[in-house]
Order: sequence, then C-alpha cells, then structure tokens
Amino acid sequence: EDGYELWLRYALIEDTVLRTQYENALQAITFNVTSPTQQAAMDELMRGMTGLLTGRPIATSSVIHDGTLLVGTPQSEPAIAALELHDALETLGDEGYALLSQSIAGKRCTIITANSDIGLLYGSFALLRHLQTHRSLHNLHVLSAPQMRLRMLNHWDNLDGTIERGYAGFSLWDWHKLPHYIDPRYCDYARAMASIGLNAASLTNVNANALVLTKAYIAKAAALADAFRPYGIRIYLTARFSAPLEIGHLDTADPLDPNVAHWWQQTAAMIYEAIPDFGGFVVKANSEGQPGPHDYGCTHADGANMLADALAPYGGTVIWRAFVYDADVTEDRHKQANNQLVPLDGAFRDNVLLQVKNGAIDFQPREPFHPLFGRMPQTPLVLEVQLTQEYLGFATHLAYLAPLFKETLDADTYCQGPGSTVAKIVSGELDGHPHSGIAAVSNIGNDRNWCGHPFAAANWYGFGRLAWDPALTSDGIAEEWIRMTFSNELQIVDEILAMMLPSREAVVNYMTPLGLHHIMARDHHYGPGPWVDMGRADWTALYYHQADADGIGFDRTSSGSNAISQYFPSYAAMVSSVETCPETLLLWFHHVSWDHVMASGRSLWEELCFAYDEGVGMVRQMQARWTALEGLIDSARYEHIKALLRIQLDEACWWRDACLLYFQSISGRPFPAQIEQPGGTLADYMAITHYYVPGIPERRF
Ligand code: BDP
Repeated sequence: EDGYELWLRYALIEDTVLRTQYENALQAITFNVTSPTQQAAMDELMRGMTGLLTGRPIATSSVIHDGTLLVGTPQSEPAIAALELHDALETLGDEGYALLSQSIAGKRCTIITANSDIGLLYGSFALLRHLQTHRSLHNLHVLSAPQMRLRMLNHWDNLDGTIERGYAGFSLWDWHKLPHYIDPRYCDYARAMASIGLNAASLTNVNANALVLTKAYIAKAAALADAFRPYGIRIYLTARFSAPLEIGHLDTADPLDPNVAHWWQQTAAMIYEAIPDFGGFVVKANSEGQPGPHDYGCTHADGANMLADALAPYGGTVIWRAFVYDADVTEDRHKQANNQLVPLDGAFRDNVLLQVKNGAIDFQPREPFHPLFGRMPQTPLVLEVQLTQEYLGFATHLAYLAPLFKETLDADTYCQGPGSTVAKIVSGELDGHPHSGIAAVSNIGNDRNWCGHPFAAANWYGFGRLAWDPALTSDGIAEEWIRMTFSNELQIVDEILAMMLPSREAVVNYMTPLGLHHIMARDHHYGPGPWVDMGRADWTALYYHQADADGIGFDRTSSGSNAISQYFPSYAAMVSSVETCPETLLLWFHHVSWDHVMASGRSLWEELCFAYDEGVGMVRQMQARWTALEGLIDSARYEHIKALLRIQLDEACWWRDACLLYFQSISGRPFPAQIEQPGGTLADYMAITHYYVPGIPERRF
C-alpha cells in the first residue's frame, strides 16, 4: 500500500456474506460498448469488480442471466430504451446517472443508465463506490446529477516542472516528453478525476508563462487533452495577458488594439484546431505583478471580453480571477476586489466567468466568505478554494478541508433574503445563470501517493464530491473516503473520522484562532511570522493583526476600514457588533481589548492562549487515535502517517509558542497557568529563518 491507488483500491471484500450478495447480483455484465468513454466505464467496472469480488462477471450481449449488470444509454442499449425511463432520465441532464434495480424478462438486473456516455462513466464509479463502502444493492433507486457545470482543478504547474505552492513533488505534466510519450499516470489521474465527477483541469500556473500558447506547447497540451477526453475532462490553459508582446511580436497587449484582438483570435483558432473541445483561458491579471488591462488604462471587463470574443466562436470561456489587489493599502485589501469589480457587473460577455476565492484575503485557515458573492448578480461567479495547503502546514499537516469548503458553500450572503447561500450563487440557481462552477487549486504532484500527505487525498476527493453535490456532509464524505482508502472496519472508520473532522479546526487553533489571519512566515508561508514586516503593508503580519498595548484585531467596522459595509445588511449587522460577531471571526472584523470578556468568561488574552494550546492538544488527540490503530493499518501507511503527525505536533507547538510569546510581548499579560508554557524566548523563535526545519523538537530551547 503506497497510496498510489487513492480511493480506487478495489481490495477484495472480506465480509463473505456481503460479497456473496454482490456476486449474486453481478454475475454477468451486458454493456455494448460504442465509444472510448463507454470503454473507460467498462474497463473500470471490470477492474473494480475483479478486485472487490472473486471472479469476473461474464460479458453477455443481452440480458440472459439472473443477476446482470446492464449498462447503457437508451441510444446505445435497446433493453434500456425499452424500459421507458423518460421521467428519471429527464432529471439527469447531460452528466447525471441513474442506478436502478429492475427485473428484465424475469431476470434481476442492476442498471447504470444516463443520457450520455460520461453519465455512464460517472454512474459506473458510483456503483463501484457503493460496493467499496458496503452499501446494499437491493432496490437501488439512485438518481444523481451535478449541481455545478464546471468542476475544475487549477494546477499551478510551471513549464519547468516545478509547482507554485506545490508540496507533493513536481508536475505530473512531462512537457519535455509530450506529445509523444503519454505517461500511463495521465490515465490514472483522469480516472481519479472522473471518479469524483471533476470535468475540467487548468494545466498551468496562474502566474502564467506565455510559452504555453505557442504551437509547440499546444501540441503537447493537445496530447493531454486526448488522454483526458474519454474521462470527460476538458483542459484549460492560463493566458498571460502580455503574450502578444512576448510571443506575438506585437508592441502592445492593449485589449482595445485591433491587432491585439486579432492575435488572440489567431491563437484561439490555432488552439481549437489542435484541441476542438478546449475549455478556455484562466486569467490572473493586474494582481501581484501580473500584466493586465489596467496597464493600458482599460478595465477588467475590457480585458476579459477581448479574450472571450476570441473564444466565443468555439464555445470557449474565460475564467477571469477576482483575486485582484494592489499595494496601495490606503484601502483595506479586503475591499479591493469589490471596489474594482462590482461596478463592472453586467459589462462582461456571456462567456466570462469570474472566479472568486472563498475569502477576501487569501486562502487563510479561516476566512468569512468573500463579499463579492451576491454582489454581481449579472455575472456567473465560480468559487475558488485551495487544496494545496499553502497556509495550512503544507503536505505535512493533516487538515481535512471539506468543513472549510462547506463553511463557504453554506454561508448565507442574504443577497436575496435568507437562504441566499454561496452554493446557490455559484450553482447559478439564484440568478438563473447557465454557467456555474467551482474550482480548486490542486494539491497533486508526482509523489507516488499524489498529494504528499496520505490524508491530503481526502481533500481532492472531498472537493470533487462537493462540486457534484454541495449538500453532501463533511462527515459523509470523510466516511466514504476512509472506507475506500483504508477499511470498512468500524473501529478504523470511527477512529479516523474522529481524527479528520476536527483537524481543520485544530490547524485554525494553533495557527490563527479567533479570526487572526496572515501571520505566517514571509514568502514561503511556512511556519509562524506574526512579527513579519515586509515594508509593504498588505503582505505584512503587523498590518493584519494590528496588535498594540490596548488589544488586537483588524477593525473592519465603520470606525475602521468599513469592509463590513460590502456585505449585505443582515450579515453586516451580525458581524459589525462585537456582541453578535461569531468569536471565530472576532479579530477578523474587530480590534478588541485584551481584557474583553469572551463567552467563556475569560479575557480575550486568556482565550487566545487557550485556543493556541487547544490546537496543540487536538493534534495530540489525533496522534493518540492513530497510535490506537497500530496493527490494524498496513505498516507503510501507518508509519508514514505516524511520522507526519509527529512533525505536525512539533510544528503546532512552534506556532503556538512563537505566536503567544510574540503577542505577549505586546499585551504584557502573563500566560494562564493551565496552558503549556513556551520553552524558548521570542528571540529564539524569531531567529528560525529556515524554509523548513525538520523535526523541531517539541521543547527545542
Ligand atoms: C497566493 C499565493 C501565490 C498565488 C496567489 C494567487 O501565495 O503564489 O499566485 O495566491 O492565487 O496565495 O494568484
């Protein structure tokens, strides 16, 4: 067990009673394969059933056996057409699937059907998931269709093989050997993506390199697109706004210049010739030094529309990122995206989607939802989350992130009254948009186990499941993943579930409790840095925590930056009062006295100390739970995770002690006697400048 198989392990079901039931129900398979996607579904079903069950089902061209798995669309399979499933099929759209138990000519059948081949593939994975998680095949009546049309991973992969903020090795895309060598791993990547319903991949870093838009690279990207196509995955590329200058020999990239527009049209034509189902461009413009339309006095809409016009004839879309801010912190960075983009609502072409990070600052362990959600009803918004744990301990910390994604998806913006959740906005439901979507910054690299930390795969999995259905629960998703990845043994499932569910909260506690944010080390973002002063306020910890002799926290109320005013009144009213603001976000929105009395009856200072300490305690609990599983988990994964938890504990202590010593130097208050007292001095912690310090002992000083 090295994690390569992810959640698609298909290990033999050891419960013989259950396995016999499955074997009786799946003695034969009738699947008249007519396309590469159907072939992928057939291959997966055979692979899965061969692993999970003893023996292989017999392939028959029609239903002649009792206990047949019948797979097909009404078009590909007359036996399914004869069932007249119109009502069911109507609810499935062009990607959904149905799993049904039905008898045909007196033979018991399990049916996978859909309106499309990709629906059959998704349904095949769903049936296998059913078996992998030991659910009953009796009276199956599952109808499932995705809530979001675009379900995408954003790879931040550079053409030189490195990955921006990647902690699981180098890029999977071997640009050097493409287009001729198709690494079998591309197929396994596509299988994993399709197994959770993801249907799009942007291959390259948002801090883009124009070279990927040259003919040679497009041929390479086309080879990847060919490999992914049977699995329903469309590829996107990041478009560097200054590409016309860098590879087009023009002397401007001005979006209103006809030569520039023409160059992009030619480029789009060249791409679509090679990749007829190319998804489109993902664009980071006028953000963190990237070029963009502002360089020419134009708006984001001018820039996005020019690209959208080039893609429109082929059905492509522009995904324009709303992660825009500049160094001028006379305006709170929290407000800048709304300031720049809200006035442009209605000005974007129909094939432009605006991709908005979950929060207004930057993928912090906890952020309130981004105030753009609900503020641009005429523009389809895509939610962007981050799987790679840039701000959550890289791939060495166990942090199950479905609860974070859910927190945003379920957040009520109140834009059209109560119940106007972010999920309803990005699914297009609230404003009736035909486009809808959700994207995640990938955590995948060429590490053997894909995501670096064996538990990080749960974030890839959880993201896909939520992209398909945001109403799923974090618990339910985790349970599925555990059963598929480790075991169906109840003790194992329960123990691991109890590790995973609070794990994100543990990270929040030992890194940034009570609404603190952006206090990590500079540049690489690994480890604590509440003292960081970059000279540029918006990248400076001091600016975000605002700690002084009186208190701590960023005042975003009307007496401060007034970022709260960008939210709709019901939410704004709740967070604008210290009394009603959730304590988990208190220091995000308020500058609060160290002596402020919290709900627990403790002072804010004490509460901060307890929260940091509790974070460390939660990691200890995770360790204890894992150790209790010794002998029940295969030794390779057991030892790997045990070692990573050791690192996590060391670093949780590092975060707690460094932050508390630093804040104490400002608050001047003693540490409560009940918490573990820091071992070193603040100077010791500030002296740690290493990028990564392996195994810092718990009591280093
Ligand atoms: C920040 C990352 C940076 C990315 C940026 C983005 O530190 O590497 O380029 O997000 O999303 O969090 O564009």
